Amino acid sequence: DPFTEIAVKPFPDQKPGTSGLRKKVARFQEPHYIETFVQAIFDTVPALKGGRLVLGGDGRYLNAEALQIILRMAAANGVRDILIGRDGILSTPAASHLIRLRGADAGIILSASHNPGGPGGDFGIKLNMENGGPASETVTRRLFERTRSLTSYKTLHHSDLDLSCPGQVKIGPARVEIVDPVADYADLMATQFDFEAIRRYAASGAGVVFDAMNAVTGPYAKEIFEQRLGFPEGTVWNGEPLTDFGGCHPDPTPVHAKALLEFMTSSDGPAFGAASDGDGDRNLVFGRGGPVSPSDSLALLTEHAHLVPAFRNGLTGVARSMPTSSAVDRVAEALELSVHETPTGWKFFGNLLDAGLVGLCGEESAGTGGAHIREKDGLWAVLFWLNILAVTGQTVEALLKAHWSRFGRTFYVRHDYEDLDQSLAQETIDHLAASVKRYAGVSLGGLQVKTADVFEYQDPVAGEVSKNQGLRFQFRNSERLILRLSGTGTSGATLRIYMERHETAAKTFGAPVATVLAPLRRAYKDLLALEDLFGRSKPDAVV
Ligand code: VG1
Ligand code: CO
Repeated sequence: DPFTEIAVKPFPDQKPGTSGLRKKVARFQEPHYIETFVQAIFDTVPALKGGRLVLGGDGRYLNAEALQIILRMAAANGVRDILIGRDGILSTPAASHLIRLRGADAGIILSASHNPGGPGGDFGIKLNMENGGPASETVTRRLFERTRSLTSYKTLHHSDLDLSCPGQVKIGPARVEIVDPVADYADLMATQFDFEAIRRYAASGAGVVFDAMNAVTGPYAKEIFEQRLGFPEGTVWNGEPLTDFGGCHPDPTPVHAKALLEFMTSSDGPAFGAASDGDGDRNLVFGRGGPVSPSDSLALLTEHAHLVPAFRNGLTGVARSMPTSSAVDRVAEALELSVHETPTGWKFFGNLLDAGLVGLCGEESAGTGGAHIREKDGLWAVLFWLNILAVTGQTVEALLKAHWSRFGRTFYVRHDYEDLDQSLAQETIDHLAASVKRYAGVSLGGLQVKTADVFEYQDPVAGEVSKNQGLRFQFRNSERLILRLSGTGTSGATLRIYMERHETAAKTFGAPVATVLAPLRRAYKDLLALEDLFGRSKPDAVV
């Protein structure tokens, strides 16, 4: 009998975070660690028995081994057929699309997104449901409970499959279809944007650079930009996915995409630049003047959505995560669109998109996406920008300037304090949350607090309530301060502090962000004794 059942002791720490289970590679390498979590997935998603599973990952270290483990377990758990990307590769957006396109019951995506890879880096496992989106909190809660109670997992004796050629193979009773990871996704993009117009833009010699950061978007970007749109070879930088991302941090921020930033702001820089992250769902776009803040990008794309085929039938509404700046709210107001404010993480947009309540969503953390799939989508956002540049004939700078003069500029920054003592950080936030209402009327950093609360969200479609989604301080003027703990870190706690201020006077638009937001920085220092508690006088990352 090729089937076996292996007894295991449950692990206590398999609680999915903002985006799946994310840990150090070494943790995932402990005997049965992957298997326990994967068995809990099969037990939590009964539709997979006799059903269809999409499988793939961003190619990072451990991707290949984990996929073979999951293939054997899927067959032993009665999955009827499995669709897997060639060489085990699927970007997160491509996996979301494949689930929808092929009517799969669920998908398992192996990635720790923008976290570093390699033996000393991070690994992750994400579960997506039949709408193509991340599992809801109800499902991840059940999944976590299952990881704590299960006592065995099912697998079968089978050699590793060769995943290097598209085609059909079998593993035990299950059918496995190895698919081209890029083609379907590239076809989808061609339905979303005016490829003719972008091709003319490319032919006009407009300089464009896309930095794939040695991560999963390389093959996608080469096919779309260099093959289908006719941008010259070399447009895509770092286009070979590497298991350790070349030792770099595949996070599209000005700090980690430093070479791109330098090129974009040099005298011979191109008109447009962009970068994506490890699994291809994030995007950062640059003009000659530097990066566009993701919150501004969402607002600007909303303003110009009518110019691209994806929104030829109009836009119903927009959604942003709560810490994302309010810039998009002002565009939505002018265009008479509804705005939904959700907790951090793409899973909260799924129901809004399924119900047709919104067509465009975004997060301050370089995430933008539409109704074409149920994940944020880095290349989609880049193509959206290129489509707008192509049909307006304007530069990124000119578009931003016009946007600010119409709606004002929302200055925005995030400070991250990383690797803090976990329990102390949690205690600090809990303590503040318990007394947050008392801050109304209080002065912090010389600014008067108008309202202070703990953000709580009720999903308007499913009715699910998510509590404790961050602390909000709204000040007398337009200033806003948000505090929350990250749910994607793998070492200690990361405290994220988000600051914004809206300005309407054109003379302020060129001011340095740090100067404009200095009072908010003082405000959080008044609020939290970071120096005394954690010995930190400045943030580890300013994004
Ligand atoms: C972070 C971002 C959040 C994003 C999430 C997953 O979560 O803040 O906006 O959705 O990462 O993105 P957190 O809990 O660390 O703040 V990805 O590209 O890492 O899947
Ligand atoms: Co990502």
